[in-house]
Amino acid sequence: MQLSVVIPTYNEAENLPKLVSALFALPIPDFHILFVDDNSPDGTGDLAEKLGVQNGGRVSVLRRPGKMGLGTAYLDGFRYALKQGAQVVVQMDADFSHPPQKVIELVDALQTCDVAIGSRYITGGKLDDSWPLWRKALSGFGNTYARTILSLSTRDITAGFRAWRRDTLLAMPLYQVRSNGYAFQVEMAYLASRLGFRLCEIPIYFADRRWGQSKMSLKIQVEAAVRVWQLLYQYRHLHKIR
Ligand SMILES: Nc1nc2c(ncn2[C@@H]2O[C@H](COP(=O)(O)OP(=O)(O)O)[C@@H](O)[C@H]2O)c(=O)[nH]1
Ligand SMILES: [Mg+2]
Repeated sequence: MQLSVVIPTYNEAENLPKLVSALFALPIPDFHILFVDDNSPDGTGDLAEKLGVQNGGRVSVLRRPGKMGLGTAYLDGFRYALKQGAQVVVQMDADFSHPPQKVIELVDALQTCDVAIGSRYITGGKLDDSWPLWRKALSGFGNTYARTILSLSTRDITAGFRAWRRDTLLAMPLYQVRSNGYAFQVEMAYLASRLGFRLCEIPIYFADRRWGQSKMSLKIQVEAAVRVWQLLYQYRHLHKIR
């Protein structure tokens, strides 16, 4: 198996069938979808299993007993995908904020870099027009805050739409990663950058979610703000490995 797309879900039943169709419509030959569901009350887990049967095993579901957060959902998903032999792992949300057709560009970008990030904050990238100004400002501020403290040149450091090479993920000390929510994205990008991996950005239009509600809370934003300082300390002795 070449490409595995890891998608964490919590109450995403309305989005799932459409997302699977959109992804399998892409001209990518060896392609697997892995949902990581946290026992969603709306039945997303069962629906994902059904989609697996309909798609001849090209869709799998990792089912966890309860809502355990985005960070561990991704970590469990990454480990599973690597164990299945994935050469490239893409991470994305289930809610169509991350345009499925951009998976191709992200994967192509791995020919010249180690982690490709779908970015809202480079030329050609954009946040949904319908977002109120305060929400745009908060997202922009969060990014600038984290980038400045961690001295990172990547523009969109909280983005959750990324492609990873197998070797990059294998070289990352995933067992040390403790962050959830937006902080998880920051921690993974920071670790990759500190280890000397090349990060690159592909512009995306980040649309507001099509169905359902955001699961991100004020608590997760505050966690991210504090975690940035902890990351700076925790990884202060890290060396480049490439
Ligand atoms: N498995 C799992 N998925 C989650 C959890 N929290 C959020 N998600 C999923 O992670 C993705 C991003 O969450 P979302 O609510 O869209 O965040 P937002 O885009 O920042 O508002 C979506 O696919 C959610 O269903 C969680 O605790 N566990
Ligand atoms: Mg979302």
